[in-house]
Amino acid sequence: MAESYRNHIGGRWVDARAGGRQQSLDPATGEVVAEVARSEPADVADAVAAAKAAFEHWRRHPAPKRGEILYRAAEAMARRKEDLARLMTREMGKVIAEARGDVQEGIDLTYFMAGEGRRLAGQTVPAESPDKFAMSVREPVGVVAAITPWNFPMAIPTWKLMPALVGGNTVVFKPASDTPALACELVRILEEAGLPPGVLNLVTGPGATVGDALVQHPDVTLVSFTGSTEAGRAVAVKCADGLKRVSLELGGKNAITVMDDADLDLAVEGILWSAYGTSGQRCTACSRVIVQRGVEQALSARLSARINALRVGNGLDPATDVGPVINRRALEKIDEYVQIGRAEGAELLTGGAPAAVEGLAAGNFYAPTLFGGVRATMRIAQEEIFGPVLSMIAVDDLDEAVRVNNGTAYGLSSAIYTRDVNRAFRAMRELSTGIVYINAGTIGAEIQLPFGGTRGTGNGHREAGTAALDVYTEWKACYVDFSGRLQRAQIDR
Ligand code: UN1
Repeated sequence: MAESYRNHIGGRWVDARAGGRQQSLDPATGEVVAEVARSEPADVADAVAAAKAAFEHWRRHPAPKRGEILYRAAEAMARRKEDLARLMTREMGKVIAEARGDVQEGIDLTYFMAGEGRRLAGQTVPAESPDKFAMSVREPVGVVAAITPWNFPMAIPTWKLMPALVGGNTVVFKPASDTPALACELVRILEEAGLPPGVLNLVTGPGATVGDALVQHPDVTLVSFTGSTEAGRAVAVKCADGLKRVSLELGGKNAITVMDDADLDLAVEGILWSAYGTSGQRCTACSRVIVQRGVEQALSARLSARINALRVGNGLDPATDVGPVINRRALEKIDEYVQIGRAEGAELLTGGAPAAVEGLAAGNFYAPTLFGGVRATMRIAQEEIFGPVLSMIAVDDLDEAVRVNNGTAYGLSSAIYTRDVNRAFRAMRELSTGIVYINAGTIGAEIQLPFGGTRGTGNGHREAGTAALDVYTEWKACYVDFSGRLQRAQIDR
């Protein structure tokens, strides 16, 4: 049975004005999972107007009380975790254990931001003049547009919505067209937790029209976008005109370095998990292994054997290791990159074609793929593939590994396996990504630390942790002079 949802504007569930509908499909079976509104710019205008009107009240609602609503939402998410996870696997394809993890990440973030309702810390500092008080406070920025991708249908929306809401902003939420059902469920949960009408609005529909209208709307003050680098750049350009605040989380080309002193068994586990978990469709996914030559043969033999044993199938089957990729287009793009890799002269060690899964002829499955003999400059080692394709690059030493790791247009996550503490600390300093792991793979960031990357991965902002509050609030510096006379800063000394 397909679920049916509508937009949520000004506290009411409403159809798109023009009545449009669109479907989201199960990438494993091709079945329709949900039907949602196919909105147009007029619906975006309604949603932004509702958010703008609600802002005046919401920004004055005490932050601890805003946090309490989030706390109740987290409780509801925890109660409904299993239902949400199953819906996620059906709509997005990731295996059920990972879908539970995605919901859990949303729960963790929501509890964390609920707590921020009683902190939202500013600074108090001494003033240079006598009888004067100096402090800074966080102020909401206004109407936030949250535009989210399909690969983490619960976690990433919470990264944006929760800090925005606890900070006193109102929101228009535009989820990816491949995963609208989860977004509708999240909005329902927040509404039931007690968010006043208009504080959180939802419009579903195509990025090219709905997303674009939202980004261009003059009453939107801040755009928070996660998606491809190409789309993110276009968002930034559009925001520049209106001097909008913009926070971007874009691509990655993450690498795991394996030094010759590493625990190889541990490294194999970390590589498999980071490269083929979520079918390689994480921004943090490992798509390059940088291996010191002494262990290249041993590592590639162990990896190939383990990859061949991975079970590809429907994520609802607990025996499945690797689920489908999101849609047909993604499958084709992944296959194109594999052909590019072959043409570039990389050695295909295993995989390299769509996978047939019995009884699931309409599914978008790709065989977990490993290339050996890859050079750091090849396109398969430079461009984001966003699928289960891994490239092995051999290097002589740590310096070369660092150069290769840092030598792409992206800088999200990197990892190194070594038992040498000196190498570990040198790597931590030299790997120029926003996230660095020692003796663990590139995925699995926790929500209490900043998430984001250097170079083309974004524009310098971070999600999650208290760092997210710097995106969703603006500083106001306040001075209180209780001397009863004119005191001239920098002059009366
Ligand atoms: C993403 O792929 O955009 O660190 C998010 C991780 C997860 C979040 C990934 N906690 O892999």
